[in-house]
Amino acid sequence: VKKMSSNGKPLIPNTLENRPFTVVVEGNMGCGKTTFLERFKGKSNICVLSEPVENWRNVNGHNLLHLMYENPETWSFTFQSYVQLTMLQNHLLPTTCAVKIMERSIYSARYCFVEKLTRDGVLPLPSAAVMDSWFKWILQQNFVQVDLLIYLRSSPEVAYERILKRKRPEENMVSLDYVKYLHEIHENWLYFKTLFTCPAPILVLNADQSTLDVHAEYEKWKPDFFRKTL
Ligand code: DCP
Repeated sequence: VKKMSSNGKPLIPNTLENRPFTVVVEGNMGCGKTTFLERFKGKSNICVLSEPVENWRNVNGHNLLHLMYENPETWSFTFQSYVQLTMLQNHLLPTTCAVKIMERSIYSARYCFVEKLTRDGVLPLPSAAVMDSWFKWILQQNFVQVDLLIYLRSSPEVAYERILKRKRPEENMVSLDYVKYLHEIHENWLYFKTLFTCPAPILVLNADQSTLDVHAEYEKWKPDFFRKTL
């Protein structure tokens, strides 16, 4: 059955002809997503969208990231709602580039972070249900399209060390246990594939290596499509 818009014209699904090939880079906190994205910046045919952390730190003067870590019971819903909005904005951002590459996605927001907060009982079930309704509705609209997922797979110990090193003030209460738990969720979703569906084929890279070695591994395994573009 062809879907019709309100004016009776058929809705044109997003196809490769009218949207960019979309890559999302996923992996635990501290695995090196930001650094990995650097390699793609400045190329004319690639639109690179770093994670909107700076936006989360200043919503009309409010640092939602800080509030969420300081008092998760009160602020997780607000924070995750805003994350979902900013991720959706990135997914929908128009570009004339052939490729769009995003740090994280609406998927990891739901499947990793909202999931953890719900399991921990930090996000009350009614709030989790509202988040989930938004998420499902967004997916049903079919305007979030992902063609490749790159999983930067790190061990929690290495990721934790990097988090300590970068000293992001909001994260000073993040413990190794927190990182381990997030690691398990990423693993079950993207590596063992026992948790939730994957939105696209996955390329797994060993992110415990140095930046140079991660790049070399990427060069070795990147799909043919990228040989010319990325
Ligand atoms: N965060 C969150 N909920 C989300 C997304 C992120 O609580 N839905 C938090 C976790 C971190 C910060 O935001 O405190 C950024 O986390 P990311 O893992 O997305 O980014 P990093 O900067 O840790 O990534 P990397 O070190 O891999 O560059």
